[in-house]
Amino acid sequence: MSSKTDDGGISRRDLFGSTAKLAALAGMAAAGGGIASVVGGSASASESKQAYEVQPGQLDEYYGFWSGGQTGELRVLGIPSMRELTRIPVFNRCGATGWGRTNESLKILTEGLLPESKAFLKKQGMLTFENGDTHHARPSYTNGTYDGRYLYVNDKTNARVARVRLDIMRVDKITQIPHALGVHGLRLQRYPKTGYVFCNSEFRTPIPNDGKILDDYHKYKCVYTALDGETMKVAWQVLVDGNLDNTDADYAGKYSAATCYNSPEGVTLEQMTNKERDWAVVFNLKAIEAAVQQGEATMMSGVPVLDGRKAARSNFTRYIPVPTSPHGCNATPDGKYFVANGKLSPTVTIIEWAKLDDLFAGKIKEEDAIVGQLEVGLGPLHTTFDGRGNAYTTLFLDSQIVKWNIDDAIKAYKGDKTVKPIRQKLDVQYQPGHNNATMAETHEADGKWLVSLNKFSKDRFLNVGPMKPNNDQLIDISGDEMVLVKDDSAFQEPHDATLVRRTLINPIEIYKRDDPMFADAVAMAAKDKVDLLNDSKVIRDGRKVRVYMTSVAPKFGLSSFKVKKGDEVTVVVTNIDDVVNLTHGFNMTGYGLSMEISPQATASVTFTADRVGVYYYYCHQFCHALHMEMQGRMLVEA
Ligand code: RUQ
Ligand code: CUA
Repeated sequence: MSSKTDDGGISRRDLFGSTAKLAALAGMAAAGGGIASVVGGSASASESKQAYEVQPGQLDEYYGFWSGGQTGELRVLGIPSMRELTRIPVFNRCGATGWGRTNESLKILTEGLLPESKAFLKKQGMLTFENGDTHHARPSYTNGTYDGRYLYVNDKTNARVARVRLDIMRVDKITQIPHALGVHGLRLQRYPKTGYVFCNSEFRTPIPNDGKILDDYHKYKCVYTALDGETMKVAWQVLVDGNLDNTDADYAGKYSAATCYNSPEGVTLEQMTNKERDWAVVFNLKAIEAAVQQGEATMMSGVPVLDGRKAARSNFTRYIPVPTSPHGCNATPDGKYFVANGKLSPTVTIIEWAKLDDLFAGKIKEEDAIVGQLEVGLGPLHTTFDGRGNAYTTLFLDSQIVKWNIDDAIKAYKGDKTVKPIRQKLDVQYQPGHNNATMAETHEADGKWLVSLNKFSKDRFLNVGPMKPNNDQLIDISGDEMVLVKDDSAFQEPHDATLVRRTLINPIEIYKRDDPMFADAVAMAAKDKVDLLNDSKVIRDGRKVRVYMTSVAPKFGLSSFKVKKGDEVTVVVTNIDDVVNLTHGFNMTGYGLSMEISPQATASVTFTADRVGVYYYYCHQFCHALHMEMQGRMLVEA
């Protein structure tokens, strides 16, 4: 088969057709693609090379960090069991934890917003944005592998990036990216450490977006952002041509790359796809840093912005042509290549990082950085790796995972007709988006398990009405052939997952009292001369009332407190139990308040007591045989 394919003769319009048409296309490709050594269908789980059942009481080998898509949260799974271990609230409101309502979470959710967003939310009477769309969750790196410090995730809707502290599995910082509408692709600097969080702003926008430019879309701009993962401040932005989609970084700390669609810079579907080629844009991190340091950047919204568009002829970027509308961008774990996934083209394009030295030095042309282009099937979206030289690409339209060999693909591109890079195609159910394999995005890729995150589940589960779950499938990739071993239903829409060896993630069991999460409450108590671990008392400060209480199973430190209608009340609860797992809750009836207080933590919530009468507060976590009795009354006098 020819590896040097373009769009395979399939017109873009066809690819946007109805499902029936797509199915027909899939058949066409299977007949016409001439793909050798294809093993179709899903093998039975009994052929799995490794144990995938995790017996009761046994622990998983890997953590899986799942983005929660439109729910705005993160989910933590155990692999290979696929058991959901916890959820991490991020951009959503969460009743179990109080995220989005407690003072601690609201500070994190609002302090990093842009001034214009803060003003907008205030006018709307909103405490914070009420939704988020998480796509890409990635743990921080040191020297090319995970270091267990942080995890970063994007919010495509409101252009935010959140950082999760992996010691407590809670968000500690959120930054809104300026000059961006919608942050989509997100990946991290791998070497020497994270370092940068690379953020693709997907939608082109007027900069500034102040209403002066509206329909004149040729004046819209798109920025590539490097956020400093330590300070969570924007380090720099580079203007680029086209719409940025996904991004990834090398293993040397020199370059990063992003796939771009919409090189015609249109705003309608026809305009956006009206070209045979888009590009992968590559970023020269050292050149960018030098320019920022030498003050060559324009300061906008307090952020240094450089022009990396084609017309600027800078040394910050190069645009490597790839077939139109590429999607996934994935670096190989050997540190040599990255792959741009064709989406509308049935190909993956392999680009060699080392060639970028010559490219930026002007010694080679853009297309010379391409070392392979393999026809893999219809709708290639994302690729992952097993650390043994093989790549696994999701085929959205074919509903398959295709396994192919990287070296053979490069040989075939050079004209070697003896190699057959495609190793296997495995049906998945159905329409996969991302896939990822264990440790695949580190130099420790171990090729044990792969998850295929399928957008459609159709008939795979009991019918739950028109909106079906996604189907996350576990595949054993430890042998020569992929073996499908498990289906797992997931609420909309995980998008992406990262699988991390369990020894690299080490959360704590009980909070330390000096945890920054509740440092503000501790400081406030110190001012009020309240000892949070021992005192339960009410401090009146004009119309502000601060109610401090301890919680120890099965009792709150106060069985009642009294306030006046209209008082601004802050309830501060400290869980003085220091027993693993012994979390308490605080819910206020009639006031819509709910929060968790983990062992040795303090949590607080502020509200206006404008409903007179008697309101019960109660513990919402079943913490003790007398848990139901763990309650008290708020008396609000007229
Ligand atoms: S990207 S599959 Cu964010 Cu592919 Cu969703
Ligand atoms: Cu504390 Cu239930």
